[in-house]
Amino acid sequence: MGSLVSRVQGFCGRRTIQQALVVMIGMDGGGKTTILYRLKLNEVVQTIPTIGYNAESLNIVDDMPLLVWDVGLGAKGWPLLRHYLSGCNGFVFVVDSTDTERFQEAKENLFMVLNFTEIVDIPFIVLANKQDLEGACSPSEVAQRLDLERIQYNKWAVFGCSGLTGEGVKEALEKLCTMIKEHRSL
Ligand SMILES: Nc1nc2c(ncn2[C@@H]2O[C@H](COP(=O)(O)OP(=O)(O)OP(=O)(O)O)[C@@H](O)[C@H]2O)c(=O)[nH]1
Ligand SMILES: [Mg+2]
Repeated sequence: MGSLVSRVQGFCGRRTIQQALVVMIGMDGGGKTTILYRLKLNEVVQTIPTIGYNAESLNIVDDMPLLVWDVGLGAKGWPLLRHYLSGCNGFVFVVDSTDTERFQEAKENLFMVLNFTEIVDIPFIVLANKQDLEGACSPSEVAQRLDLERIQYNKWAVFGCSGLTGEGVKEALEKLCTMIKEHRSL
């Protein structure tokens, strides 16, 4: 009897580890693949434009492993994102903070994605990447230019980072993990 009780206690006390699916999206050349491999390998990899996607498992926090898809769509594939985003627990929107001429296009693409029913209330972070470059817009300026305050149903947060130096990247993903856990417990 004693051993049965301890077995039941052991079972109930076991932590359930549930993987989360995170999809990285953003304008081509923003730095998605660089950031993914910075997180995975802690080094800078030589990239070429991604056709299709890269998938890696990451352990950013102890109790929630991530499966991360870095999706390369080129300039025109945004409507296809619906299929990648279906079933994701959170997403990352990567912006080249120096590419001010494409902020408007980035904003339109983000708001198109936010209309997909698949991600209706899914949390996301915006990475204002390439902060190591002179002339990079600050995270708050990126938030303003993307009109993030207009977002109604999704929790979001914006972070400055550099895939090249690694600064700010891990902290941002940690925050996304917290947001995913909060969303799961709703
Ligand atoms: N200076 C600087 N360059 C970066 C940074 N992140 C990425 N890059 C460079 O930006 C270029 C594009 O980076 P990628 O990681 O291939 O961009 P991507 O978003 O995956 O692009 P696609 O696959 O075409 O969608 C590469 O030359 C990177 O070395 C950064 O934080 N700072
Ligand atoms: Mg890529």
